[in-house]
Amino acid sequence: METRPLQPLKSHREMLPSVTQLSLRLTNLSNIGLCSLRPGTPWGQGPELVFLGAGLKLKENGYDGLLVAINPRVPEDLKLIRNIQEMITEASFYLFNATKRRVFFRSVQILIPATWTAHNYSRVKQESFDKANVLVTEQNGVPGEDPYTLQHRGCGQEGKYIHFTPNFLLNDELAAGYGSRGRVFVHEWAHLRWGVFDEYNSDKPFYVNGRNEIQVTRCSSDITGVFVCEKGLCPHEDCIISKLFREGCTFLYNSTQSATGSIMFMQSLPSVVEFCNEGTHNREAPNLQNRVCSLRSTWDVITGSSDLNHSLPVLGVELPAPPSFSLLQAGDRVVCLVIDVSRKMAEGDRLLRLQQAAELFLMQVVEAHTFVGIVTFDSKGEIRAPLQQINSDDDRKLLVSYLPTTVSTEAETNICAGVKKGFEVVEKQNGRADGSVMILVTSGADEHITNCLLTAMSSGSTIHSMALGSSAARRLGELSHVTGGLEFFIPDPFTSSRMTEAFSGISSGAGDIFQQSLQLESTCETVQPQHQLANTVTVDRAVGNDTFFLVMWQTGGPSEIVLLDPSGRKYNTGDFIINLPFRTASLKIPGTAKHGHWTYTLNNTHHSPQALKVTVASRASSLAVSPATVDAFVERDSTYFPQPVIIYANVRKGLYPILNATVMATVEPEAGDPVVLQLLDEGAGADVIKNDGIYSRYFFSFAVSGRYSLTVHVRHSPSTSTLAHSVPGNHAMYVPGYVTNDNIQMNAPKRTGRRPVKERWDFSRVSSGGSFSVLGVPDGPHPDVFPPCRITDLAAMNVEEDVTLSWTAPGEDFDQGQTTSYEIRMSKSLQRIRDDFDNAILVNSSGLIPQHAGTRETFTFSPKLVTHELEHEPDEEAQETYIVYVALRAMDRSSLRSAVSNIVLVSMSLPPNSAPVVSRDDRILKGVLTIVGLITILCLLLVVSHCTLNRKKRASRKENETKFL
Ligand SMILES: [Ca+2]
Ligand SMILES: [Ca+2]
Repeated sequence: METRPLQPLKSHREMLPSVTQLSLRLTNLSNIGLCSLRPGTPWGQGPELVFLGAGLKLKENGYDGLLVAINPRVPEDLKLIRNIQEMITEASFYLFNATKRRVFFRSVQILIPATWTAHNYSRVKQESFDKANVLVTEQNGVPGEDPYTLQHRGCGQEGKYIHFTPNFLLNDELAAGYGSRGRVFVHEWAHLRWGVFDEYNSDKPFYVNGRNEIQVTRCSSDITGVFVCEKGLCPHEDCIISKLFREGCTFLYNSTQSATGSIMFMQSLPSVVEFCNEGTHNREAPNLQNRVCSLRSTWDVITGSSDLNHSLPVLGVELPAPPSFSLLQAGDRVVCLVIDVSRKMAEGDRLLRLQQAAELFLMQVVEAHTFVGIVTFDSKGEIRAPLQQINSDDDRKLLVSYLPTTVSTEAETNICAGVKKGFEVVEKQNGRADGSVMILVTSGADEHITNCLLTAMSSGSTIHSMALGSSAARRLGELSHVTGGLEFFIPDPFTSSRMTEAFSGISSGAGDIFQQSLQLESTCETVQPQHQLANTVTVDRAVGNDTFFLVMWQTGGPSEIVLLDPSGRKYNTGDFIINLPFRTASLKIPGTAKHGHWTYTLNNTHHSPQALKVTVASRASSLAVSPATVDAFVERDSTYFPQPVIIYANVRKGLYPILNATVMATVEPEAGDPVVLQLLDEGAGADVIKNDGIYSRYFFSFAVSGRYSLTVHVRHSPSTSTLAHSVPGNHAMYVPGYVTNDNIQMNAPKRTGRRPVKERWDFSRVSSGGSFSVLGVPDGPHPDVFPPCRITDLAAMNVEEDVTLSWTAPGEDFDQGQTTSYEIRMSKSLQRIRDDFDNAILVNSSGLIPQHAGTRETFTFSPKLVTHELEHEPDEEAQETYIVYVALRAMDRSSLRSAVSNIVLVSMSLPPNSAPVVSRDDRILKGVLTIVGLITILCLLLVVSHCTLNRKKRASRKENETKFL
């Protein structure tokens, strides 16, 4: 079998390639998956062709091609461009210093909306809003300015994008709370590029350390401050109830500090100029960095990245030149359909399915005012329709009439001939193909794509490719990779709806969600004679404009259609436009479709079974409410058996994550039945962060080698709250105020995100996630090669001398089924448990029977029972004896082991004869509280309150934390 070049990542934000930068590189992919595999898996076995792109790349210490895009809905304001330039210029120097003269920004592209006045900006080529590293967009009526980075992958892994609101970039007063914009940018950049996480935690602002001291969650712990209540400075017990601040209470940091770290904690402090490193890192802080990165410091993770590994410090004392900026603006939207009509297109109803999906695309999906042309090809290309602008439904219908109606007699396909004809069509608009989009559909096995790969790369056009059936050219996807396009695989059966889903997902990429068509429904069923396909689709409050119903059938004539709107108004077959050659019936609801449940019934009036398909799509109903969207994607486009693929769906309303949605992925191989898999947002297994709107899951049900297509269906019921209180995860901290020379200076209160909202209507969405390839799947049965997945959410709490661990159960195979046993180990040395887990002290967990994957496990043990062993552990790190580190792994019935879990730190109870030590916060308070007596009272109160607290907890003996407030 032919192998195709392995692409390390699927992300459309990935590099765009250029002709000169094709290079061979040995890529280490072993740390990409969260699940471990036995030695000998084929990762990194050979050199792989990796396209190093004209997109973001690091060369000689400088980042080139960082893409910042402004959303077309942002009102025109040239100050925004200036402020972006100032921000990144400042960030470049701050970053250079923070990375010890290792990296800086050399060149940046700013994508200006087509809706803004033209000022001789350069024209875009393959850049688009959807591919940008940094997005500038409104929150659509939702208050809140927190800059935010979407991090869907684990520690040390690159995220998806950084988001800023226009107000954050324009309002200089926000600098008091966030720090200067350049510093904020570096905080977010470290999230995005190097996969480090926040060192503060709004949900757990304090904890009790191993000496029974109340500590504020921070890094480094040398940063000082005071508790403040309504009356002014006050002892912390007046401020804290259970785990939260008492109303009116807060913790304020001193404006003058000597601590230099850390940027992932509080970049706004003037003294902070570096990341927490091994020397300053606070392992005890209950923050995301410690959980996701197993107690590693941010600097440790950053220096482990390939960016820093390949960048020696710049010698000398000179600073790098400030970054250069190029300003780009999109021109007219130009799309060309490039359609294979060779003989192979007659097989498997390919042409019919193409006609139906292309009709949907032209009548509904393609945005108004776009210029569209159509090309067909077999052994040579032919222009069927030169570019015409879509200004009305009649223009759309005209284009549908130019779609091919028959296949040619030629068996040969020449994909490059089709692509070249496509360029000819799009170049008519401006003399160049820059910024245009091509949709290339083929079932041809033509492997001579290299003939036009270089032309495509340098064309400035983006090519989305659709491979129809298993014989389609293996290398077709390369045309998409090199141009930053999407890659689809369309399996053959008529009953597969992958083609309409693929066409539904192709938008202009300009980022204007109010213009894009959203697919609400995609179903297919084989209906027996005189039987019905009946279903309900919800037109939710946020959509309803351009609502389009498309019914498709395989054989015979149209079925009898009855469609009822929410008020009971009936539409019949006669209300639909019937396109007999294409076997479609369509209906566009004028104006805004009524919100609520629409019910359709398709009656098969024929004498034989009929495969029937329905697609429903709509657009946003008003600019005031962002519609729910789903973006489905896989971690990388190619995998070798048995390495799993992680499937993701980003489910949002505007920028806010939608919680409690039912997210089902359908994965369809080249041959065999589709696999349906529920994606979860539980922060366990493949999912890094709970409730961040990224739903994830491992996929490893590989039937055959070859291409697999992915579609995600999202449903949400009306009773559950839809939006997170704020965007969880990774943003820059807004500081409420500072203490300067004993004076409290409060910043303006932060504008917070909206509260959870109950939606009156349920909603549904369908989105294609493109395709990926799986290589090396053995024929026939094979032994168990799938270990349990790594546990990523191990947590520890201790009550008295007992430690209770909790985690989400992995499965017999990754996150499915039931694993066989757990191996829990502990050590006083973090280094030892990290590097030599096998030789750390084993905790007896023989009575612990693993539950089904996804279940929350708990296990309580007493480290005291193994204290003897702990005492005999060599204490090479001079670690204080009250801290132990615990981790575990799972083993399945074939004795395959998961990777070692995240490591947790446990503060063990002190020996009974030692009184709790009073807070090191006395150091924190020193700078401010000068009355010695007050400190004494504070200490007494602390001891009393803590003892009381412990008594209460002892009585209840719940799993709740006691030592971690
Ligand atoms: Ca998640
Ligand atoms: Ca297994």
